[in-house]
Amino acid sequence: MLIKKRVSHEIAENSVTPENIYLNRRSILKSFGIVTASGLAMPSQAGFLDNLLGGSASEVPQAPRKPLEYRPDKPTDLSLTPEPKVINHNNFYEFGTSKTDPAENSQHLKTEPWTLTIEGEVENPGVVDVWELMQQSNLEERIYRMRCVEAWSMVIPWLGLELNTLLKKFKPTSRAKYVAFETLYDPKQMPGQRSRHFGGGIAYPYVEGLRIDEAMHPLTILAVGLYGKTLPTQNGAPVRLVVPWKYGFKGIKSIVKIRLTEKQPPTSWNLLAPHEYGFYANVNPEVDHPRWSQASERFIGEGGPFSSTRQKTLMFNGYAEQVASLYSGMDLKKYY
Ligand SMILES: Nc1nc2c(c(=O)[nH]1)N[C@H]1C(S)=C(S)[C@@H](COP(=O)(O)O)O[C@H]1N2
Ligand SMILES: [Mo]
Repeated sequence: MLIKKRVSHEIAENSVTPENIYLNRRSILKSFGIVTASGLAMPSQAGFLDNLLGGSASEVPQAPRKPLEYRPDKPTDLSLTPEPKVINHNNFYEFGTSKTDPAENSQHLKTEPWTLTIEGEVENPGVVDVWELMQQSNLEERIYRMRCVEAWSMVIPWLGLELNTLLKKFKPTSRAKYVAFETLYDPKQMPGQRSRHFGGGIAYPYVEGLRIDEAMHPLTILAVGLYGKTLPTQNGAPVRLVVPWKYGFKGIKSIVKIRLTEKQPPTSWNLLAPHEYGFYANVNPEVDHPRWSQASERFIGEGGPFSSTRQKTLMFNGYAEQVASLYSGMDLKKYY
């Protein structure tokens, strides 16, 4: 059942950070005494401040987003991360490795038309028109806790559909044990794919994978929007994966291919640093990253640009009741 769309400001009026924090960036830079004669901060200083402010210093015009119709999630006690923070603090290494690079460098990504190929261990391989999929699906809002492996977290109102509803249409065979995902490879559009340094050393295209039961779990969604509208390019427009009990890097962005496989597929972060990033990547406060603790996290919520709240990290990011049974009998220190 579809309910009339809610506009973004109705969702969490009281949780939106005042716009002026973002618009007054230049005066903030000025107050630090690092604005040059031209009125612009030196690039290195701007980058440093961006990371502190969680926003985009250059105020690049953002690509337009379309409003979507969706079924709202049930009311929640979770406080949402304000939209300006969700869209200005990103990881999308195809557009650079700093948290503000994606908002600055991704706006020209051509997201329409966009096709998604489904192949491998399915009876009916095929191609999906993603914009048609958006129209034809009964999109749902899913307010999810999100946890990055770098120990920061957000709560984001995604819009999307369960991945299982799409996969079932293509009839997975009995040999489908895993699902592999691939991001667009287009070095002309993605500067991080043209330079090993700019792209953080990842071997592109960015790839991810799930076990088939994880992919079919009702919490796993293909997101096509957030805060009432289609996805910003920096958050993975037009379609990305969201798996709320896993670290953020499993949430592969701007997906062009889904392949069902018999064998466990390679994943980008695991290829880059296998001792730091495993295939499973389940949020687990008891298994530390080799270079830092995962027991707590910095929640990016309401408040000024410098504020964040330290909180304990929850097993499976708070979704243990729904997903712990998928891993019963597994040593989660070994399968990290
Ligand atoms: N293609 C691609 N997908 C990606 C990444 C990336 O660099 N490239 N970064 C991942 C990481 S590390 C995180 S934390 C999430 C961040 O998603 P968000 O920017 O929408 O919060 O995207 C994930 N998906
Ligand atoms: Mo991440």
